[in-house]
Amino acid sequence: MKKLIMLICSICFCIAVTGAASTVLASPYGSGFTFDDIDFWVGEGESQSALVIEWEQGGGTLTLAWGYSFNEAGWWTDDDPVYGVDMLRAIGQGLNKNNEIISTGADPRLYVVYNQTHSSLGESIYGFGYDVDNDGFTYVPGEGEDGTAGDPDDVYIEGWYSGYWSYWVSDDGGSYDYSGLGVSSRELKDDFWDGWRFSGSAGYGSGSPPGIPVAAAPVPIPGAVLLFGSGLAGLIGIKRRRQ
Ligand SMILES: [Ca+2]
Ligand SMILES: [Ca+2]
Repeated sequence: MKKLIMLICSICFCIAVTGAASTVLASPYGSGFTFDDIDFWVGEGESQSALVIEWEQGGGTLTLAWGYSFNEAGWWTDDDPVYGVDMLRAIGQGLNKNNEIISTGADPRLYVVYNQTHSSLGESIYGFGYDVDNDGFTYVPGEGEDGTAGDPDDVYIEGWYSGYWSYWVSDDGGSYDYSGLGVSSRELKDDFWDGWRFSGSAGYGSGSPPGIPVAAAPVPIPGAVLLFGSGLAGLIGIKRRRQ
């Protein structure tokens, strides 16, 4: 009997070790970039998914990764299902096409412009922008699909008909597949990867997923901003006293 218990224990141990090892290394990038490499984490919970966005602009490519922790829905919990769009909302600043803020996330550098004319099918993405030099980002809507970043140091790409943001997903840490679901319909589970890359001229369902990312840095609070902020507070204080 003792031997049997030990055998069962050792089998369980092997399964646990194998499971843990594959959790660490499961990535569409192999060991080139895993969850361990992500520095910017948002949310709380036992499950984790990764967000990867790639911008190709001005001859350069910027590919960034963020992490999102959450609890999965299930018969054993009270938690609601969590979708791809919930991860985007938790991380980025949400705008509509009229440049109005509709949601706020943890990373003030990432901007997500939602394509609200397609809301009957759930949310879809019109544009992604990023405050590359961390001195602020503004979205300048265009006439058609030619909105830009107000700061030339930043990146912003938008489109729907003339190229679009294609959604690439990995559910098992293997290579990305083109998502058959929209971002509001894809329910996130542990170890999922959500990748975004602008299609360019590639047609629907083709093109390529984002390449190997770098970790989005945890948001730094520049000393200059802190000084400026306290100086401003001081000035307001002086002005109030004078009044
Ligand atoms: Ca900027
Ligand atoms: Ca700038």
